[in-house]
Amino acid sequence: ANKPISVAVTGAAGQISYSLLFRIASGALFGLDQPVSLRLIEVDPALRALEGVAMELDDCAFPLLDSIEMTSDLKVGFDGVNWAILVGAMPRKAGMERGDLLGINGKIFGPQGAAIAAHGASDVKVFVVGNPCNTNSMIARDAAKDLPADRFFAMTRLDQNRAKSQLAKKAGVAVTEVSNVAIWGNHSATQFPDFLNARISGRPVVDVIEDHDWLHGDFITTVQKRGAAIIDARGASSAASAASAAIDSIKSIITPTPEGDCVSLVVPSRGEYGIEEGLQFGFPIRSDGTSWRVVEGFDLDDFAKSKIAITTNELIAERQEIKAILAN
Ligand code: NAX
Repeated sequence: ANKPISVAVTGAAGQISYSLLFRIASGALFGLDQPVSLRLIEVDPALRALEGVAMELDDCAFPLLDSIEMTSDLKVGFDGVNWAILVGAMPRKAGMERGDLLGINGKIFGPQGAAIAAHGASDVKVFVVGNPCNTNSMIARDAAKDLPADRFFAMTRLDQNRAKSQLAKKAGVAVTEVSNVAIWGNHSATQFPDFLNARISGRPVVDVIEDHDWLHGDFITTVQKRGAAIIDARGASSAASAASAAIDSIKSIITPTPEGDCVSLVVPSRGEYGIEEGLQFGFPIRSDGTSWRVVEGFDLDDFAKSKIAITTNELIAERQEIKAILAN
């Protein structure tokens, strides 16, 4: 039998984890011949709720679930892990400024990055879901100087999946016909969901969907504001779809990307498309199963460039704010 893969999940008693953990334990992420050890990390007040989650994981009798560890101690939580999935974050509360949110999360993700570098397995990779996820992944990366930067990812896959679904609906085709959907920039309302390079049944979306006003307008805003629309309808933020996107993301890192397609991931910029080096930026990515690269040669017109400039500037502003906060 394969040796268990060890996976840490923070925010393990939260609502995304309530969906995510069960899919990891069932084999939906690493495959049906790969045992998994879960290391569940929470803050002390949530450890009791976490016990309930662990009881339910036990009650599923998952054949692939080798062990469960629960802790609020980062040293224990990240000990020997191959993957660190950082879901736990401080949510934005009414009246909270973005700077407050950045500051609080900076103090969460810095120590987590340092603990992952100190205690994780030699091949550890880090996937950040907790918002603001681009900047949080940059903070963790900067605190983990011993680890190569290309091990740090954050999630724009939910946005990619949302965009895919909107395009498929509009064109009246199955989602499987839609490919090459990139999400540029920040996982926030400034992101640019790219319809210019996306394809439907191999043809440019702009040739298949004739309503170009919709593409430039409602399509973009629907994807940008989908999170708020879910909260409005459900009374709670997206959880099952976020967990599903996290599974899709990590799978797409460890599996070769299908020919002619890309996946959307937040990764460290090396200056591709003129994006400032070092930002954790949403790009179109291709993986060969072990390493990844930003897909080059996407056509960006003035409209796309202006949208990408907005989201880039937001990330630069977040980086400046967090630097100022963490320096104090
Ligand atoms: P919940 O509030 O249900 O759960 C968060 C959990 O994290 C709580 O149980 C809390 O105790 C725990 N936590 C807080 N600080 C922690 C710390 N320092 N160490 C360990 N655990 C800690 O939120 P949930 O709905 O699960 O969402 C989690 C995060 O995902 C939020 O930041 C949310 O904004 C973000 N999202 C990111 C998405 C993306 O596409 N990147 C989409 C979905 C979601 O909005």
